[in-house]
Amino acid sequence: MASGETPKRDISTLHDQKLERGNGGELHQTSEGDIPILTTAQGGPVADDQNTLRYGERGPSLIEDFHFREKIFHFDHERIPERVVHARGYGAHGYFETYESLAEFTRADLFQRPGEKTPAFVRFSTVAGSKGSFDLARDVRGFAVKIYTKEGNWDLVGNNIPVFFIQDAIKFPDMVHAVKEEPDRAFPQAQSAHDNFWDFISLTPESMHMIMWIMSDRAIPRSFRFMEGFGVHTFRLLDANDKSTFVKFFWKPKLGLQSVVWNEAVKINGADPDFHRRDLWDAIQAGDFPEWELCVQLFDQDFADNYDFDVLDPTKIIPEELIKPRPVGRLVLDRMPDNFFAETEQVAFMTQNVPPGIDFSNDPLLQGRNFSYLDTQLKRLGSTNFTHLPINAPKCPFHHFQQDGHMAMRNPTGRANYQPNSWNEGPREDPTRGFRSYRDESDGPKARLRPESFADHYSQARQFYESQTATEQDHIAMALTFELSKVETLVIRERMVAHLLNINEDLAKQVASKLGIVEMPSPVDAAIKPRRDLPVSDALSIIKNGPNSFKGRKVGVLVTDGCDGGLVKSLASALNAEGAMMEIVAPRVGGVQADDGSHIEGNQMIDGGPSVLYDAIAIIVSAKGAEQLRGEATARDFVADAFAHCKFIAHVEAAKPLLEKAGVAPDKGVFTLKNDADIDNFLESCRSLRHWTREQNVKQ
Ligand code: HDE
Repeated sequence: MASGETPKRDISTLHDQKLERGNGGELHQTSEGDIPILTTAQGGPVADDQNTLRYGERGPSLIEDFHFREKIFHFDHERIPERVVHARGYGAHGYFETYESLAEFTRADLFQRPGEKTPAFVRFSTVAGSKGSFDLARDVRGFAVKIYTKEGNWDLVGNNIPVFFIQDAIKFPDMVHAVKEEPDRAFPQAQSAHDNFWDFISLTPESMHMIMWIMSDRAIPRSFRFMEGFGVHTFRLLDANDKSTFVKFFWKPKLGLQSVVWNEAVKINGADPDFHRRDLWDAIQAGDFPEWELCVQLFDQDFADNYDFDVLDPTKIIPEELIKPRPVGRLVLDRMPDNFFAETEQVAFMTQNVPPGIDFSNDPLLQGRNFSYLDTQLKRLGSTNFTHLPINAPKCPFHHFQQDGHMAMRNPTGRANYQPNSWNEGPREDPTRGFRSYRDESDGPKARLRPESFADHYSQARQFYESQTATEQDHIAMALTFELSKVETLVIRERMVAHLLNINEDLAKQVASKLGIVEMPSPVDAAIKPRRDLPVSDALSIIKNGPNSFKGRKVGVLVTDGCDGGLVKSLASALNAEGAMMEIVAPRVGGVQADDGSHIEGNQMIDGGPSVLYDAIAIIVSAKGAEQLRGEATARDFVADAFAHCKFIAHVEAAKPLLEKAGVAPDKGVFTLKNDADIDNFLESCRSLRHWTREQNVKQ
């Protein structure tokens, strides 16, 4: 190495090198010259990375060992504080593509030119659990999008649910404390099913609409790819003349909506706690890039003044039937981060990141968030220079006079670090192109006020419940029952039933009866009498909006030695044509030998591949194989769970003894496979995703 030249420290190549360790643990290079030398962070070459410096073979270690001290020092500081909420998340890169010019409504640069692509990064998350918690918690999912526009970063920091628990940001710490693990015992982790949460909720009537959503299947999505995203708040679009149009943002998944059932979620958390991250990783690695359409609901002041609810109230929606969301572009995720920590963990989303042409409304939750997100980045990333990290830096040119501070990576040059200056150096404001706020005129007393127009807490909760299919209503009742069954304090359960009475009496009665509440409480005294006349909104149901496609879904195929190899191949090609995936589940690692002598490679061993990991299953076994599997609990569970979770099941005739043993009572969701036509029928049904009519017979 020439003197002064920095030794190569590309960590990725270090992973790949073949290192040989001698008996004594010494490190050798396999070949000379072409492998980079291990160095300290200061660049000094290291001779021995296996033994600390010490006196004598069995003597004390020496503080003088700077390499050891630096290595351990850095390791000790590897963790940064996890996010106080949304700690568990997973991100991907992609782009946003504009469909048409929205110049009529906004001067935001990214909405001007049809077909233009703007780089984006997305982080999905759960809210309550810590970084190492499981993916299928019953929870809201964060859907945070950073779009690196030519006029600065736009962060649309949304959720997969269009409303929120509270109406004012000042309540957020209480709400989050209540849902997180209880502070004396430090459990339960990533679960809302405990006294503190339901205590807070039962004392907070404004949360009732949100409660309907998180008790629905929206809170247990099948995958990030199959969920919607919402900006939640009302924002403003401003055109070139600063004329304002109100806007609500939606992300609509191209593959449609899909959720799992609760019993399945609980089992997935054990079988694969990383179920959602793995799903996104697999899809992107396979080139099956997830996609969402950005849609906007646009409305003016006149609509806002006359609408039944306050558009500044984040516990309310504007039904899609009232204002149809208009597609304005698409988001495609096509690349995983190179390094999880550098990108997904360090990405800093901030609601206050809006480009010129997009502005805030006075939603008190949004206003509070605009303070919180900057503050939290300093805490987590430890320096005001967090925008110097590549994932957070704008991708457009930027110039300002901010300087110094911890870990400053981009340092200004030249004399002028202020303005105005006489040196004719440095950037200047631009009143035409720069960000201008909407000229909102406010007057009124300085006071801690909640508007009267925020007072109706039950009408839209009722509308949500009544817009669901019977299956989905059932799931809401079961979720409420489950959650409240974990609440030990009777009065909290009763208080919740008293709220439910204001939403839907049948729902309240069902939950009360399952909780063993004999004497019904009186309904909570509502600030505003709940309305019963809001029309059903089909857009609120997942099942009513099924994709009628099996694309992007996965079938688990249980095989044994001697199975019909031809049938397995036909199923594989039919699934491939559908854009769906297949995984082979075998009794042992290494796969099986089919009846035609061919080898079928196994993706999972039956113990590691329960049916909860798949959208549908096929059982292609030999008679002997079925006989053996009958005696194995994991194989019986594979079938029984798929049946109980209303999945479509295809099987060969020989599999019948296993199905019987697993308690399957054949119905229209169970198919006997003999030939290609049977495979087609099976796949045709799979497009409706689940055989819900079975649910009444197998009540979870
Ligand atoms: Fe957040 N929220 N939030 N939030 N939020 C954070 O910022 C906060 C709210 C949302 O993947 C924090 O960087 C307040 C609504 C997402 O990195 C913090 C209030 C919605 C993410 C914070 C809310 C969200 C966060 C924690 C009430 C949906 C994850 C770590 C006024 C529209 C972003 C961080 C990511 C993260 C504050 C309410 C979405 C503490 C004060 C409503 C998706 O700043």
